[in-house]
Amino acid sequence: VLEIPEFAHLAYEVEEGLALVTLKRPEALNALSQDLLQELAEVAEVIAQDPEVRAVIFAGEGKAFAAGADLKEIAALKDPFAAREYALLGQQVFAEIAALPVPTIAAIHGYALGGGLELALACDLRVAAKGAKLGLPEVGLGLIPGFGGTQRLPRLIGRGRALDLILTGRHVPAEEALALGLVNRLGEDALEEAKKLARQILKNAPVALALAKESVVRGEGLDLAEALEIEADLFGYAAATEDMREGVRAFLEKRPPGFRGE
Ligand code: CO8
Repeated sequence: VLEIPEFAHLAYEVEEGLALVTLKRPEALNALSQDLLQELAEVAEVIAQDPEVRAVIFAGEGKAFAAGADLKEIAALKDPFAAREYALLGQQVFAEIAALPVPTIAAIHGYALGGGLELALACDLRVAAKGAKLGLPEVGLGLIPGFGGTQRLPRLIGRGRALDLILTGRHVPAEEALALGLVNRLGEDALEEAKKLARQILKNAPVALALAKESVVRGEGLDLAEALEIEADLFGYAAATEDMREGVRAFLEKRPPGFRGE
């Protein structure tokens, strides 16, 4: 039996294969304290081990998704080495989230700033509520993004557009974030929109979803020829699944497929 720890700063629930992780420090706009980061690492481990989970949504309780690393904790850091440790902790936790085998979606409402946006960048997809604001305001505090923002943002939207956000530190409205490719979809309600997107994804063959994500992730940073070899290998694995047989048979028989994740 999978043991689920007691969480103080987040809530975790799973419904019909869809896991929902809700950040719960609304009094601090879900600022990512070191305790909250530790709990995110624990919940990522639970998700990675739970065969029931087929997709994950990250959301925030209260007025915001997350307004960054915890500035009170940053202010109390004794020296640059402690700051580096804090950055490494966040980077490690977000790497674990990025490496989850199932599709992940950030449901952004209110604010996704600094470390909050970096959490969203560690997810596969981002959905924002109209009116949400996204940004990396660190340089305005004399800091730089430290939970992966200087690396994941340019990979996602390109160097020039990323540097616009990183060097101005401005709050980007959700509509502009959509145009930049920083978010995938807008909705009246971020969580509802994220659930809609998750349901669309979950109609597809589970093993194929994992392999498709793996192919994209592993190909990043490799040269094209090497990356294409990975794609061909993973394509071979997909073609060996029972679900592939079922998917093709269902198409030919003009009926919806019944995938079993095998
Ligand atoms: N950390 C701690 N507390 C926060 C944070 C935060 N990042 N953001 C908001 N809060 C708290 C406020 O202090 C306030 O608490 P209190 O009621 O006790 O005064 C409460 O949340 C509500 O916030 P506001 O009153 O400010 O709410 P507004 O609606 O007026 O403003 C904003 C909302 C615009 C989001 C505003 O709160 C804001 O600008 N917050 C800070 C945003 C920011 O600069 N984020 C970047 C932080 S740095 C970072 O993320 C670096 C990541 C890498 C770190 C590497 C490790 C060292």
